[in-house]
Amino acid sequence: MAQTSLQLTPVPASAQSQPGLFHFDDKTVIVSKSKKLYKEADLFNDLLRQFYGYRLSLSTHPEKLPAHVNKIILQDNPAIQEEDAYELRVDDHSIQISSGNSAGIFYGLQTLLQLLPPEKLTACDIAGILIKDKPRFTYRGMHLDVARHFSSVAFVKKYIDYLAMHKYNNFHWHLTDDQGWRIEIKKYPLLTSVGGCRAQTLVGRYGSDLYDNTPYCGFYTQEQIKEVVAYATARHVNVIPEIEMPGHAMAALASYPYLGCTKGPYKTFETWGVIEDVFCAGNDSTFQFLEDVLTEVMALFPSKYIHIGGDECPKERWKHCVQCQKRIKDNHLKDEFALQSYFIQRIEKFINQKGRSIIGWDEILEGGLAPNATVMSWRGESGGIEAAKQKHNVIMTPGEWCYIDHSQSLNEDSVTIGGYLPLEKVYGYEPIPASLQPGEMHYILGAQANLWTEYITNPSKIEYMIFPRMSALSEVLWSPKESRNWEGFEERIPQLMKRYKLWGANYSNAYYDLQAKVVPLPKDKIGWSLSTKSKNDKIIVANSESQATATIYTEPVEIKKSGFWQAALQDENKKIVSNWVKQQFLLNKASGKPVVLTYPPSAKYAGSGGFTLVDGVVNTMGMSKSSQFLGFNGSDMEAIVDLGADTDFQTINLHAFAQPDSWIYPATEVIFYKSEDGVSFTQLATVSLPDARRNHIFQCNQAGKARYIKIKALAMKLIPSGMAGAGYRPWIFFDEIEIN
Ligand code: TNX
Repeated sequence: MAQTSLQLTPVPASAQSQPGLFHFDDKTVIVSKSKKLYKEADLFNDLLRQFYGYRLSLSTHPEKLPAHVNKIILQDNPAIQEEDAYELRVDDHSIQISSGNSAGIFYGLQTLLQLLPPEKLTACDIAGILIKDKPRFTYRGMHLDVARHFSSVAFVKKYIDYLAMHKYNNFHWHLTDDQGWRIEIKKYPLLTSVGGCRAQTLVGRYGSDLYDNTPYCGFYTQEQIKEVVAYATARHVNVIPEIEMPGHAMAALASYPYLGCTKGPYKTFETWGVIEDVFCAGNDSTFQFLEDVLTEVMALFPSKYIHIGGDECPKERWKHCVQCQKRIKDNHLKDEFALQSYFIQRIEKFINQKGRSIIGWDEILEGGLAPNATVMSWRGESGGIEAAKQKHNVIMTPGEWCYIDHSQSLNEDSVTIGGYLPLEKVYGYEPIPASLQPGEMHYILGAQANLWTEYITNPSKIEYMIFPRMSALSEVLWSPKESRNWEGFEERIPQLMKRYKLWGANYSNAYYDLQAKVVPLPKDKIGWSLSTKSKNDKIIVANSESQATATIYTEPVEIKKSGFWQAALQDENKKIVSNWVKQQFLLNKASGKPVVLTYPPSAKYAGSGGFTLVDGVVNTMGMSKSSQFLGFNGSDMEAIVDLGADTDFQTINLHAFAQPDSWIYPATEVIFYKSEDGVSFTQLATVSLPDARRNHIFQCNQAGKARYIKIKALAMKLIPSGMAGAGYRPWIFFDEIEIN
């Protein structure tokens, strides 16, 4: 069977058809004169056996092989100098893979593996081709959090295989966090015996306050760590350990309470979020501890980079800690942010002395960047941009494009952390921010997808979250920008999915999902728009609880009154092949009317702008449906609704959401106004709900008549001391304006 179109992911830098057809089967022989390339051939054989059930024999003496034997020739080619670059040529009787470095040969063999069929066949024909390939970025990373939920050594190796097959070269191993310390440290055995366990774990979504009452433990011995590092190194994957500091340290504090400012007692954390107890920056014993830990870590990991975390470190404890305040004074530091910078710089110095470099999350910019640090930009692109402008190396991993713990489907059937990151968005990510000057671009080493595992408890779910999104990102990182195109990638999706099956991997089908969207229609009407990428299925839709009443969907349905709608995909045999997507609408006098927002919402929670506030959808699902909210960070919210004509009203409701642990607070005050002309407004009422949690409503009961309604919601300027996120700007969240 000859492969018709080229089905390689990531797409190579260049590929040209050639005459010839190579017959590949179990008689094919791998030939290499260089012993060192044997290792690469062996790794290829391991995968070949795993997927197709056979290995190829190896020969150092091609001249002794009979002429009719088809060969895969691996050769050193000093002319191909660039790291990871290779050439692959398929002729009638030979496949030649050449490179100046063994990583290049390894990648050539990974490409060859993708030229084989996506089903378990023992033979195939490969059409003649000449591939000249090399990566766009030197840093191509995937992250895995094993602290929130643990992954076995066997699965971590599989994960590394997935990386290598996609030509990723860095595995960021998040080994410590509040919920667990997962790496054996000989000098501090309690880190794993105490910090490696938590008494129980939150059940369901954040804020449920339900726990499973089951201890959860796990850690890697140093022997296992060495085994994983060796496994990865052989596959040209560098392993970057992350030891979190000064925040996300509860598991360490639970093990050794002297490391915290209050001295405890502490326990390994049982739910998620950002915690005020952090490493004490005032005590030298904290630094002694961290240096000891890092010494053992550096002995295990040859990586040039050591990740020291640095993110989400509340400054509350330091503010009230005598030792920390003394440190601030003695070192003439400006404030607690400068103390965080002192902390990171002191650790950096230690790591630099051992010939290594630190990576930190973008919070390490606060209070001044450590001199040689590489910044991992996760809170958007801005940290990366700023670091590059300061001439620091950067790894981009902005949440909006790279957080694959976020949902890839809007009809999510399992609990995720929230957010929405569909495949197309990952594929469209451009790691070099548009605002960088040409001379600054080279500081962007590459990018990385992060997989945080609060809601990911098992390998099958990990695979579901990474596939196909990590395939998409591999192309962003490896392929030339010019040859990247979504339609080309889309054509390869069916075959990619076959390949995941061949690998025995789970994956998400969300690409074919039924997509439902509430959209504005002309004349201030609201519509429900449905679509799917599936070529074979039809969409059916019902305006009732009864699915039997569903009819074929043709165009956005107009929502004329409050009520319940649902839709699903139906195949050629009229069998339902998707979940039912359900939507409740609550229409009122504001629904669909034009809304002007005085301040822009945060780009992360921008919904469909003002329309989101009048789309007839009141979200009761909290952050799992964050696309239905507008979120503002550090600004007030002001919305003006134009009812089109003078309108009587009895009540005005502003539906809002709060979750203080996530720094989302209720507005301190909501002021309601009316106006005839949209220029001069008279106040109707002021409402506040200081202790509101989750979904809550600011209600104005002042009846009246007006064309324009203005609602102004005031946010706290900064989160006050003693509250989660103290010192930072709060979030405020709204989902609907209801005028009755
Ligand atoms: C933020 S990303 C975190 C993690 C969470 C993640 C969930 C980063 C540096 N910190 O601790 O797991 O959000 O998406």
